[in-house]
Amino acid sequence: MSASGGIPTLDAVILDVDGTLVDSERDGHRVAFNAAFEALDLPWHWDVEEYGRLLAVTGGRSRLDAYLQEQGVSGDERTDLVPRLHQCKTEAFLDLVASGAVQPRPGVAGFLDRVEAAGLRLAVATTGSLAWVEPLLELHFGRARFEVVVGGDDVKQTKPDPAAYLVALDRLGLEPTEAVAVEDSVPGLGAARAAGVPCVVVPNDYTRAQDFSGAALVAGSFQDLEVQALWRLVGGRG
Ligand code: XBP
Ligand code: MG
Repeated sequence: MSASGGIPTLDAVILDVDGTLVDSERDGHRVAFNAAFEALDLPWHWDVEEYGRLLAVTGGRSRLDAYLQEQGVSGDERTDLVPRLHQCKTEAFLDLVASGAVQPRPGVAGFLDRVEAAGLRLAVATTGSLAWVEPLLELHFGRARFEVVVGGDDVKQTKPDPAAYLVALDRLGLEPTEAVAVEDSVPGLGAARAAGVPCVVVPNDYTRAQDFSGAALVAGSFQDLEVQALWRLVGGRG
């Protein structure tokens, strides 16, 4: 039962990170993965198109494991290699973040301001590793603005499993229908929906062609996204 005794209300906006708050995949994570392959003298290189295909697997470790399996690397070798590669990749990604290679998507700063001005709480639910999520949020937005930050480290299953959103709702003390999720991809949309949270999708260049059936709203940009529209998704007054 929501606090308002059944009248739909909106209390928080839970945002995804990669591809949503920041444009991080093509020129960030992908470049970091390639730097890790080079650092460990491995013969692999993910171009933009191949990485777009690999993004179907969420979670950097899982993505590496799936690719190495495709390359015929044995289970025992993967058990040793994947953690080493992912550690190296995370360090490379942190350097890229510090260099300014990973920027907020256009309109995100203004959207966060509008959400806060409307008195709503901000939270994050991402599959990404907290080792880079926290510094990235601090650098671009100020970490303290996000009352709750759930990362890939906090859950056993990555998106489209709902775990990240369920942990965020629990820490916020909210029912699923008292929040709205903002995502960029089908796995993210699937995670929010499985958690019962109405989901806004703001597609990006990697996800634009995906089928966002089930989204409560698909927005062309963050500039187009008004808080009143979020209220309408939960049936409340805007
Ligand atoms: C996107 C992901 C992450 C990043 C890589 O998560 O799937 O795995 O691609 O980051 P989201 P890690 O869209 O939920 O933010 O290597 O730290 O996993
Ligand atoms: Mg994402």
